[in-house]
Amino acid sequence: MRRLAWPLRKDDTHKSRNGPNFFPLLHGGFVICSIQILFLISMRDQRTNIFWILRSYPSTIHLEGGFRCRCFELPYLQIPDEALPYCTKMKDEVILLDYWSSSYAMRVKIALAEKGVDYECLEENLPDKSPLLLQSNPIHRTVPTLVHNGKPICESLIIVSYIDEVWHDKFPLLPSDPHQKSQALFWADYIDKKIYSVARRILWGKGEDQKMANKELIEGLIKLEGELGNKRYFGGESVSFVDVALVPITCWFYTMETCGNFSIEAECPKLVSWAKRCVDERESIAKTLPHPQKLYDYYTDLLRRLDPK
Ligand SMILES: N[C@@H](CCC(=O)N[C@@H](CS)C(=O)NCC(=O)O)C(=O)O
Repeated sequence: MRRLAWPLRKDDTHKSRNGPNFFPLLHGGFVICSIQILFLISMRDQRTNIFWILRSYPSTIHLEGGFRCRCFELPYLQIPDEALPYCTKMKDEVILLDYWSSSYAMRVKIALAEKGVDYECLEENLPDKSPLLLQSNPIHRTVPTLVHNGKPICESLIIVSYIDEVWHDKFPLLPSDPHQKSQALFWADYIDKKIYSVARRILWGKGEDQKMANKELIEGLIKLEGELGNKRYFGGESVSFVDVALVPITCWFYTMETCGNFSIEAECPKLVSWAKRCVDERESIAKTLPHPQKLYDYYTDLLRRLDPK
């Protein structure tokens, strides 16, 4: 008989005993991967009174033979030697709460794709958000929200930096040098404040403010062109955190230009070439960004429904 310790903290155990709640699934823990072992464990459960409960959230472990089992909590688990061959190392469980047209969510999809992380993508209905979203991101209630082994991470740039740190062995996005890292974070923050929020005003604003926003967008993009300089990507020779932060908004350029009757390419040709390069050279980006026409159709349809006149 082998005893495997599950390093649960006391309060985690307590929390999940008291109600339908997450508990942290454990890195490097073991997971049962066959019906036989589940059977052995439930037997053992009765005989030795080992405590276990089913996890209440819709995260399922897929067992061999198509059997689905909810993740369960065990303060410790005694596994008979004959059952060990049925045990396997636990795989990361990664759930992305998504909305297809969200450029914020696209950032996360690009980062996950570059890192080669398998994940489950759950499309939210934004007017009627899922309990998982409301519980995982109670402050902002926005997509994207990532749930990694039961633990939520919110806000797209924070999620991308989290992904970069957790899956650090492949395709680094943020530089390790503290000063270079601070510069990348500065530009990503600039992109949020001066590009994404201005884009919202172009798409959803009205009158004078909308016109001002067109101008502000171009000003912001010109500053970014300056930062890009003659580099292929913001990260130099390869796609980096800043590229991932900026590129998803470019699939909205066509909609913004059509609504605002201006040309981004005429004003910022280098930036538009950079965006094309990103799509042409990175499969992660090409596969993530929706076609600009699809976004335009979605947007005009939404506008019609919001304001039927
Ligand atoms: N700062 C957030 C913005 C996320 C955001 O605004 N998401 C929108 C979709 S594009 C959303 O979830 N909206 C729903 C709502 O606000 O109710 C981030 O970077 O993740």
